Amino acid sequence: MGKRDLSEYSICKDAQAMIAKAREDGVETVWDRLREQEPHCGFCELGLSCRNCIMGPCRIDPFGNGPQRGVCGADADVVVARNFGRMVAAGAAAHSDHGRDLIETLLAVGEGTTADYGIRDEAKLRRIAEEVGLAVAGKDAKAVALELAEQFFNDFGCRRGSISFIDRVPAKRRALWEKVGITPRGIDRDVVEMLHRTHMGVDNDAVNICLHAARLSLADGWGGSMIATEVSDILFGTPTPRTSKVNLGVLKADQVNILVHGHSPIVSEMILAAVHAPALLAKAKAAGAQGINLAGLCCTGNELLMRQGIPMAGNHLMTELALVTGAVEVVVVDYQCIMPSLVTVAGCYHSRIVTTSPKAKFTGATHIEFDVHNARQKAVEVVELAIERFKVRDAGRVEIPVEPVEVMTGFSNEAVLAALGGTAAPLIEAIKAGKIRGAVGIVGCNNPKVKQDYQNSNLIRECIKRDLLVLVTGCVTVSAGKQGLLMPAAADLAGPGLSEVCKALGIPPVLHVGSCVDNSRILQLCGMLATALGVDISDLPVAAAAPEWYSEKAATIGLYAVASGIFTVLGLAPPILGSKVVTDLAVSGLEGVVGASFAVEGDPVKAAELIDARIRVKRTALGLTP
Ligand code: XCC
Ligand code: SF4
Repeated sequence: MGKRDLSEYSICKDAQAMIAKAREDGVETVWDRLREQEPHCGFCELGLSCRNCIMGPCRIDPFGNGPQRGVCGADADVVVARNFGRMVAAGAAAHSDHGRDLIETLLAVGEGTTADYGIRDEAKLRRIAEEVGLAVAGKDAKAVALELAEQFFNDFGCRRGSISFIDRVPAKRRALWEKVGITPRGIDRDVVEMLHRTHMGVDNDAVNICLHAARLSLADGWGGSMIATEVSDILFGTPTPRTSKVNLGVLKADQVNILVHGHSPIVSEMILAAVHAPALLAKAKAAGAQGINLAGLCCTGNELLMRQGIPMAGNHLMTELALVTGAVEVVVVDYQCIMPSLVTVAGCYHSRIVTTSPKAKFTGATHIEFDVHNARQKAVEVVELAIERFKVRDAGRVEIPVEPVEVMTGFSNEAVLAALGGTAAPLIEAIKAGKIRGAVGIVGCNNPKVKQDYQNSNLIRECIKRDLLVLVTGCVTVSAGKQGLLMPAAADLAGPGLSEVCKALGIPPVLHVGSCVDNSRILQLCGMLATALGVDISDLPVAAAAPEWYSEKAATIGLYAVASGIFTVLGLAPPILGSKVVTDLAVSGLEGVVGASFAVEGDPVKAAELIDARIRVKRTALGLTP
């Protein structure tokens, strides 16, 4: 790692301390590897390299001196659009395949073939089943679970005209999608079709590819991700407000520390169940530990935080650094956003990485495969492994750098509506009165190209200052939580109107609504507000932002937000700048097609100004004070 000031890497004290320790311990981190990769390939950054076939690989010269077409004849616009389309397809595939795993679990519960999982929110099971058109009267919960699982499986194929949750989309938006031809069909169908279209010699019109990218992103947002969220609530409970703690200070020097990392709650919920087993606690005590401490990383951490109040150790860029504390026995992972480097970093300490999914193995990790029939037993094995590793922990290498910060979490739509007395009417009144001028979903990742949590947390501050209610998911949750922004006291940092509403309700001005698949909760809320007002989502005073995004999934989220009518600001540009057609479409053309577009702005104050300007326009058009 270079000699740069530690504050250039991250605004977080725990990150800075652990980057310094990594240097002392000779551990390589994501920032070291980024430096070795720089400068990045300019063709790739602009989206102008193609390796879709072996007549290539090809590169289009952005300056116009070199080749303007690949061997097949594809120009810059086609190459960029195809690459972006595949990026969005990969992101949708990740979220939606995660959703499918939840349906598999729901099916096993319905069939009665698992004793490890069950229905924790039967009322929601029945409500959702009725919503998607199933008859539930007189049926027991298992029978309903079975039918609902089968119904959701159909959303992945191509047997039906459209996805189950299409009625959550306001009528005006549905009509627009029909007109433009981007109504999502089967989830797998739309993802596969993108792979088909981007094979050499299929779809060679950049705009046509981009419109299909929009359609498949909608199949994720209103389909695969929404199914993941709703089935997770049915199986593990619908979140309700509660408090917990965040940052590396949630690790405990005198306890066995287990971190869950990845995305689905299927594994992490079982680990949670196991750490409370008296027999395991006794084993931990016999090994000299005061207890067994469980904390989360990234989105499966968000799942446990939202539903069970389990503390969060950190977001994406904290995953290596959590191991550098020397206090972590086991990181148990499922899939997505788990840097392969974790195995190497763990090897520098006594820590073990445990993989659990047949689709996500890491060379050098310990593989303990979970399925619906053995999950409880496998979770016990993971905890036993952690107790064994505690015995060989080197206390001299342990450093837990900070005290944890308190956060409030659990703001599912159900919880928000309950807090408002059962309907969205008080929220709509507050928006009409201008106390809450609008709402902004600030979501996504960390990226080592930018100072960790700086853009995420400062955009939040700038928005709440302007009386904009902020909803956070994913890794932004930790950025907000560490700065104290997820507690009711943060109302003091909000504008007068938002501050007044938050204080009256005892809520923070920044609401944690879950993991990245839970961005579907924000879509559903927007749909409800638009329908209540008789307008389209694009008419609402709302916006979205992904200030520090890195992943393909975040690209998909950004696109389904825009295709749903929500103006979206990205902190880093996607690899599309090599095509004028695709870039113009993204930052302005889409406005005329779906009523929203992207902006790219890395400065949080300027990003907030863009969002504010948008919300002024929307409020004025609704006849409200700007
Ligand atoms: Fe991954 Fe979901 Fe991004 Fe965090 S926010 S780095 S995608 S864990 Ni989803
Ligand atoms: Fe080159 Fe065309 Fe093949 Fe891409 S698809 S690698 S541009 S020949």
